[in-house]
Amino acid sequence: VSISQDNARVTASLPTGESVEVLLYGATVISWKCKGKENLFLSSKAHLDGSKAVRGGIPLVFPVFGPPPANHATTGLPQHGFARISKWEYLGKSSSESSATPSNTGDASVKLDFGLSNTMLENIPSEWKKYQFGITYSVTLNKEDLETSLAIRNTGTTDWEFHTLFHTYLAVDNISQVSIKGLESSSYKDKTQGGKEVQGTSGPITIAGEVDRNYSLDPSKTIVVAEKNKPRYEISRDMLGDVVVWNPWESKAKSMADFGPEDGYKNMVCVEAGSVLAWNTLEAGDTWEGGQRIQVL
Ligand code: TA6
Repeated sequence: VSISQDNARVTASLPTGESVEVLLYGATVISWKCKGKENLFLSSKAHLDGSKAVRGGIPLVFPVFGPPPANHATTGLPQHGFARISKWEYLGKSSSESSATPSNTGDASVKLDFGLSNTMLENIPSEWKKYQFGITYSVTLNKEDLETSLAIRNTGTTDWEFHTLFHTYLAVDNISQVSIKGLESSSYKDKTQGGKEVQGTSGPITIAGEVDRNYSLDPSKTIVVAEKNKPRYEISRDMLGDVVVWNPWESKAKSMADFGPEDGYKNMVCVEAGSVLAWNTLEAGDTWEGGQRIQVL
C-alpha cells in the first residue's frame, strides 16, 4: 500500500494498481481507479481549490439534502449542507491483509479516515451552530470495490436531526446504453415534476433525458448499473434506505458553470445512497453509522 498526502489531498494505491484520491475539502473522493478504469465522473470544470463543492466524485451530503426547509434548524445552510464544503482533517490509515494474499504487507486493502467536528466549522448561518457533532468518514479501497462509511456522533446535550447521502457520480461510457436494475418496481418522487409520486416500471431504468428521482428501497436490496446489459457496478447499502438517481441531461448540464465538458452528461449517472426522505433523529451521546459499498463487476 502506498499513501501520499499533502495539505490538500490524500492518495492511496494498492500494489495491484487500484487507487483512490480524496480532497480534504469536503473529504470528497475525486478519483477511484479499479480494474484498470476510472470509475467516478469528475467534471473538467470542477472546482478543486475549495472555492465550491466538487462537481463530481463523491460529495458528502450532511446535515440536509437539497435546499433546506423553512423553520428548521438547517434553514440558512447551503443546499446539501456544510459537509462537502468544509475542510476535513485526515486522521490516518489502516491497511489489512487478506487471507488471499500471503504477503504480510497489507496489500489487500487500505482504509483512510477523515474527521469533521463542529469546532472545525466557521460561521454556520443557522441554528446548527448550537449543536455539537463529530463525524468519522472512512474510505476503504479494496481490490474490487470501494466502501464509504460514516460514523456520526451527537457529542452535545440536545438531540438533533439530519439527512446524509453519498452524492456519487458514477462514470459510464455512454448514458444511452445504461440500465439500472433493482429500483424498477419502486415508486419514486420525480423532482422534474415537482416531486410528484410516480409508480415504478417493470423493466430496468434507462435514461434518455433529465432524471432526478428519489426512491425508497430497503437497504438489503442491491442496485446494479449495467452498460449494454453488462453489469458494471453493484451498490450495497447499510442503513441508507433511500436512493437518488440524477442525470442533468443537456440543458441543465449547460446551465452549470462547473459542469464540463458540455456533453459530459453522457458519461455519468448519479446513483446516490442516502437517508434523506425522512429526518434521522440523533439523541445526545448517540452515534449513527451507515455506508455504501460499490463493487466493479
Ligand atoms: O442529485 C440530486 C440533486 O439534489 C439534484 O436535484 C441536483 O440539484 C443535484 O443534487 C446537484 O446539486 P448541487 O447542489 O451539487 O448542484
